[in-house]
Amino acid sequence: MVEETFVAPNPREAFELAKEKYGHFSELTLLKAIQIKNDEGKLVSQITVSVSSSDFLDSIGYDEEEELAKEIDVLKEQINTMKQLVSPRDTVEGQPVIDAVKAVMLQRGLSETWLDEVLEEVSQSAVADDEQLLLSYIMDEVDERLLVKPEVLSEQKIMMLIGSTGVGKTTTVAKLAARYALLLEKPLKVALVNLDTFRVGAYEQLEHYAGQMQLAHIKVERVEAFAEVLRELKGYDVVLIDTAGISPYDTGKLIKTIEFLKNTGEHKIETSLVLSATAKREDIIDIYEHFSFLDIESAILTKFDETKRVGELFGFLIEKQIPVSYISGGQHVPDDLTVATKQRLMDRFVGDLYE
Ligand SMILES: Nc1nc2c(ncn2[C@@H]2O[C@H](COP(=O)(O)OP(=O)(O)OP(=O)(O)O)[C@@H](O)[C@H]2O)c(=O)[nH]1
Ligand SMILES: [Mg+2]
Repeated sequence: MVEETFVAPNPREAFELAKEKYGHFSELTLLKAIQIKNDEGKLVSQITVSVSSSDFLDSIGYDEEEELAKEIDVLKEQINTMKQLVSPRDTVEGQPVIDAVKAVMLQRGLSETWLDEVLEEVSQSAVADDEQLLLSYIMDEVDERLLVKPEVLSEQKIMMLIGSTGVGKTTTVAKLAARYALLLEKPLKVALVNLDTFRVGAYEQLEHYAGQMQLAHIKVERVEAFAEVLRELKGYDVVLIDTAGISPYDTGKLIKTIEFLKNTGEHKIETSLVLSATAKREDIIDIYEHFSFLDIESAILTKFDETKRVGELFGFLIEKQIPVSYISGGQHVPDDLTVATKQRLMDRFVGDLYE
């Protein structure tokens, strides 16, 4: 996929520009909408859309072979940089290539078990004798095993965000609400639900956004009332549920959340684990182990703007095979939220290798 930006006085017109250019192609996904100042200092809207590579090439009349040749050049450059990472000064004398490459990847946060499994597959082949080949092989494996959850909006979406305290659940609920209710080409009917009744001010924090966007916002305090509230919200396209931040060691809150999830009646809820990109590997594992029996379907990664090192988080996502649905890269509602794509995740991982 290729990302392209369009600028216009408002998001709708910017999207129209994108449609004008790519309208005849089937796939056009809105990834991001932000406000920027133009050269005259006026606030304008900039949207980012993704289109398939072939549509993009068609639209600019590019020669596919020429494009391929360029991509190969970029790959060659990347491989050269990777080669430097495992240059002889970094390797222990006499140690095989495989150990040196493994050391680099371990240092970058990929798990040893997973690396051993991947390296085992090629240990007897010629790939294992060449650092460049071996590195590109591992990158391919990372690319293949990192999972992305596509955004499906064709049926009612009930999404519940869970996670540790302060990871950005409420802010992400507000960003998602703005995306679905205001930024999509066909705005959806969105309702917000607050299960977070533990913390003082939690309801008010979300109510502030609900008020700004004029969205329905309901507080559910009793477990028994949950299914009924969901039933009442049948006419809404999207129901976003904010929950209390739970420290992995706070069993009380965790049990309460489980009770809510057991009482959803006939409703299917997508439980999404919100993870901060700044969390350490041991913490992420602790969090996952405590939250795993909530049947996690996807992960939303927040605070992408606060760290460049994502290897540990990616290693964990690969190991547990949790698909990523959205990425949050800042505090602004609704600007700093993007749909997760393989390209975005891989760009960050490859970038991570050069840090
Ligand atoms: N830098 C950065 N800050 C973020 C991001 N997402 C949220 N925040 C900030 O993180 C802080 C906590 O965000 P909340 O949305 O209140 O977090 P929460 O998970 O709902 O917190 P609790 O309800 O207390 O568990 C706020 O200051 C947010 O502005 C992000 O992607 N990047
Ligand atoms: Mg919150």
